[in-house]
Amino acid sequence: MSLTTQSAFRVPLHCKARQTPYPVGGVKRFPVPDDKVPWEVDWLEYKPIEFTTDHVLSKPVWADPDLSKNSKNKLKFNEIDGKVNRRSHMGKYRLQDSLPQNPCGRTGMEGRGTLGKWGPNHAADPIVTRWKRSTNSDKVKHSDGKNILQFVAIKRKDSGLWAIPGGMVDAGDTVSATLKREFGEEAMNSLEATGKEKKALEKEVAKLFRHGIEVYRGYVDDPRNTDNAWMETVAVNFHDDTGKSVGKFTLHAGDDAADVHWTDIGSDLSLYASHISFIEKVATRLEAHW
Ligand code: RP5
Repeated sequence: MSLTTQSAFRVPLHCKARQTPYPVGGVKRFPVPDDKVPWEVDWLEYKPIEFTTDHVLSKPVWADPDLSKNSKNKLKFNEIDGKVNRRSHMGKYRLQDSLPQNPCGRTGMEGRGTLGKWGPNHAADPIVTRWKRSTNSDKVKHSDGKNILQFVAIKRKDSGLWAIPGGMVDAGDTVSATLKREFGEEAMNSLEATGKEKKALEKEVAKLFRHGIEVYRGYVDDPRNTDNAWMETVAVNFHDDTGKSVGKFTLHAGDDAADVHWTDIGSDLSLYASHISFIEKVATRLEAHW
């Protein structure tokens, strides 16, 4: 599955960002049909529900301040604001009543939901791949004649859905540092072996992560998105072609994710947010079975 495009506006038609109830708090979004997603379509009856979790409002370090009408707080939208990147990969976003407007349209919810930042919330997604091999190390072919690719997938603790082990880019941090950190925390912390095997894996990851291929940069159709706060990512493929680097390690369930393992890639996968469309790009790039 790849994201359908709203042809008139050249942005993905988000679906998971309209899913109701919202993943946290059971809050129901105002229902938005496909044809009412674009802001350019007038819709006087639109009454989005306002929701920001108490946790976000309690101002943890990663969250922006409140921007309600009486507040004096000002943020520099569409700019690098101190250490925070408030620029979007999608181009300049509009402000509606001084708040960022989701570049992919209506979601049925105002506020930030569980997201910390107004506007884009930047993430990075490492897609670590290897070829599926038989016990004698031959590549396993699908009946379509193409080799089967595998990627490191984690089971998210929040939704129980399988996903790429991505994470948020912390203020002042780079995408490349985030890619390595997230893979380490979510996929490698899970290694039951603590000593030698872990060290060997860390060495291989450092080597593999020197040469990544960017496969996607932009909006993520994430169920946490709102009209004023949304996820964006840079997804990078790190491919172990011989299977002798990171590909030789078996991964087990650990602390940061509910589960982690090498997963066969194919169009029948069901993944968190729009991760399936990033995985499809990798399968196409490496001419693997899809
Ligand atoms: C998705 O959320 C991104 O593609 C990335 O995988 C993930 C980052 O959020 P957390 O895992 O940190 O919650 O939109």
